[in-house]
Amino acid sequence: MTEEAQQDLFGADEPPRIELAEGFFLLKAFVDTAPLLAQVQQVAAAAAFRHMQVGGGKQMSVAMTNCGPWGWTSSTAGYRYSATDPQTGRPWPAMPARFMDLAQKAASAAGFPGFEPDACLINRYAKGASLGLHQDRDERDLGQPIVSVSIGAEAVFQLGGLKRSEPLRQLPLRDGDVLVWGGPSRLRFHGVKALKPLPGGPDTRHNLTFRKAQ
Ligand code: MD6
Ligand code: FE
Repeated sequence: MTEEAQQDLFGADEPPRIELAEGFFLLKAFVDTAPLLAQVQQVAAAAAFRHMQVGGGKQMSVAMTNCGPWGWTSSTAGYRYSATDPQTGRPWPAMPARFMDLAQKAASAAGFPGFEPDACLINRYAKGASLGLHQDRDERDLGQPIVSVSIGAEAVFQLGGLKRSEPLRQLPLRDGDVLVWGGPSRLRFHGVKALKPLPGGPDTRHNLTFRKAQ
């Protein structure tokens, strides 16, 4: 079925839900992001955005912070989930109720009811920032889906297969778009191309990635 035909199965009052691969859903314009951005700023006031280090000592071009019980962190020692912010020693800020509600609604809309995320990674992309091809595999239960929310400037998401060498699909993600993926797509390789803000549009993109880490 074509993407257009699939969209037609949903009522005009419902945002389109596009299944791009088995277990991989794009919910177009699913959420009004203005209130989300305000809460991102609140989280960042308590746990500042920072450019984490990766193995080899390089710094990521994407700035990150977290909210919720568990936060994803990277250092020269590797990746892990931590209950405290290594920069302050304090627990990560609580996950706003609006974030939890959104993550659960999106997961349900994509056929994953009962999602209980305990981690929300917040990514911030300025002009030129990119995220290399990777798999999300640091979570304990890979049976749980991931919900990912795009805020602000449009970015090109690269969706690969289960092997790094498989071809990549280029997926433009706009403000308010939500990706939900799980099941047979849970370990797909993916990345984000260098941000190129459009003239007259927002110059920054934020992304919320909800996971059940523990
Ligand atoms: C981003 N997202 O969109 C980065 N990972 O800025 C991710 O790496 C990601 O969107 C797993 C599932 C969904 C995602
Ligand atoms: Fe990822």
